[in-house]
Formats: sequence, structure tokens, C-alpha cells
Amino acid sequence: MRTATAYAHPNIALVKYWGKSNDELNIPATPSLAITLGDLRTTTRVEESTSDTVVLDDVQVQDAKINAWLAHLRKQFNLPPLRVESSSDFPANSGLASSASGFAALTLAISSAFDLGLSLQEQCDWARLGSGSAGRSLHGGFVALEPQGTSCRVSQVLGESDWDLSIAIAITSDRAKSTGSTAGMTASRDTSPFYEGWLRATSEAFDSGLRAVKNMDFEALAQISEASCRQMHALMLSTEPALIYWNAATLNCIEEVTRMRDDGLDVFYTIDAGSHLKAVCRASVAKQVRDRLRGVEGVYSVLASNIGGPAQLLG
Ligand code: 2P0
Repeated sequence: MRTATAYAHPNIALVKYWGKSNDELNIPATPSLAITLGDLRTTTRVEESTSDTVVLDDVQVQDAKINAWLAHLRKQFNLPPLRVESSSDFPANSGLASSASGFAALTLAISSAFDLGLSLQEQCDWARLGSGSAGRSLHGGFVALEPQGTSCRVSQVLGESDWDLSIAIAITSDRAKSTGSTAGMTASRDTSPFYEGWLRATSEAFDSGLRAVKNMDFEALAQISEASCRQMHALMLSTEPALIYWNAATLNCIEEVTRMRDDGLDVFYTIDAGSHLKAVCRASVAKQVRDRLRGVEGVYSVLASNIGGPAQLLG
């Protein structure tokens, strides 16, 4: 019986992706730049079975995205019915990119179990069809994703050990996010008067973000990342109906990160399609950053992560 297990880490974008140029091929409208969360992971096992079964975090589900993705894969490869079991060691559906790490691990596991012979770039292309940001989770360290025609080039900008940064994740809610990313992106493109401006600003931010990462320029990266985050959330706020992912605790955390920076700590924030805040800082101040975020009103807990490596096969 053919089987394989793989894991992948979630990633968080510093220059954000929000909007597609091609819905069918899931091509982002702009490039994006992300870091890999090495202490969080999604582990996915696939095995040949008698019918397609998907089990997420120990619960059997009908997952439309995975079903559509498998149907697509079967147009090109002869695959038997599959049992897919996937679990994450962090909260799912809350803006922590579990679909990115999930599709990255799933692609790697299927490619290995059935000897599909996919190159890393081809794995990124298949993973991207499931989740636009998933190609970034196949690489480690600092990763760029750049749309190119009907594909997206995914490349590592810095390795996981090149720049000693750390991430603190302030958990600010125990609920799943209200609107999923795919539906939210479509709504923003269709209704926000700021969408064209967002595309322009993001392409510029990608070029300067890439330079800041290559130069390991913390101050520049902090400014570019926080601006990209706020611009994405401004786009979300200007969508009809409005996409409001922040809550009161998110705003409290933003204030605390700003205070920490005023106190001389090298730290900046970013927030995705959910209310949790991620603080990126130099590893030397990571404990102080975590301790101060733990003291913020409305924060449930704070997770810690270093920058992680690429997706890996476990066997
Ligand atoms: C990002 N996000 O760049 C942005 C920031 C969320 C906020 O990529 O529709 O789950 O499957 O391509 O990959 C989340 O998007 O969405 C995401 P689809 P995906 O990280």
C-alpha cells in the first residue's frame, strides 16, 4: 500500500497577498514576501484507500477545497482513492495559515507516495492551486512568491539561519475567522474603491521589502511590513460588506508593540486574515516581547516561533 507523511510550517507574509489575477489558476495579483514559522507545523499523511476520505485534526470532513484540488491533480496523474489525515499543532482557520502549511504538506506527501516526479517549483505550483500562499510553505526562511503568467515563481531570499529573528504570536480570540481568505479577496477586488491603489503599493513594497531582507535591514523591513499590513486591512475595511478581522485585543497589541519600539526594542507587528497579532523581533529581545504581549488586555496566550526550514518528508 502506498503511503507517505510530510510536514510543513505555516508562513506569515510581511508584504501581503490579498487579491487574485486569475481565480481558476489561483494566481495572486501581486508578489508577496513571507517568513516561515519553524515552531508551528502541519503534518499530513496520505495513503491509498477504497474511497476518498479527509480527516482534519481527527475529524472526518467534506473539504471542498481539498476535493477540488484532488480532482484537478487527477486530470494529470492517475491516482487511486486516498485517505488524507492532516493535523496542525496551532489554531486552524484563524489567520495562522493552516491551509498554506496543509497544502504544502499534502503536495509533498502525495508527490512522494505516488512518485509524481515533481520538481520543487512544480510542487509549489500544485500547492498554490490549493492555497495561494502554500508555495511559500514548501521553502524555508524568507520566501518570495512572484506571479509570472500562468505560474508563480517561489524562491528563498534568505535561509532560516541567516538572520536571527523571532516571532511572537498573540492569540486574541478563540473563534474561527468570519470570512475565509478566498471569498474575502474576491469581495475586495469587486467592491473596494482602493483595490487598484493596493496593487500598485504592494508591487512597490515587494521590491523594497526584498531589498530590506537581503540587506538584513530591520528598521526598513519593520516600516515596510507594518505599512503593508495596515494597507491590506484598510482595503479589507473598504470592502462591501466590510471585512473586519481585528478586535479590541488586536488594537491593544498594536499599541503595545509601538510602545516597545519607543522603549528601544527592535520589534514590529503584522496581522493576517484573523485577529491574532504576530510580532517579529530580534531573537535577543524575544522573551521581553512575549512577556509584554502576555500582559496585554484580551490576549489569551502567546506562542513563540523561530524562523523555520522547508517542508520535509517523514517517510
Ligand atoms: C498572505 N493571506 O499573504 C495573506 C495575508 C491572508 C492575509 O495568503 O484564496 O489561504 O487559498 O489563495 O492562501 C491567505 O490566503 O488564500 C493569505 P487562497 P490563502 O499571507
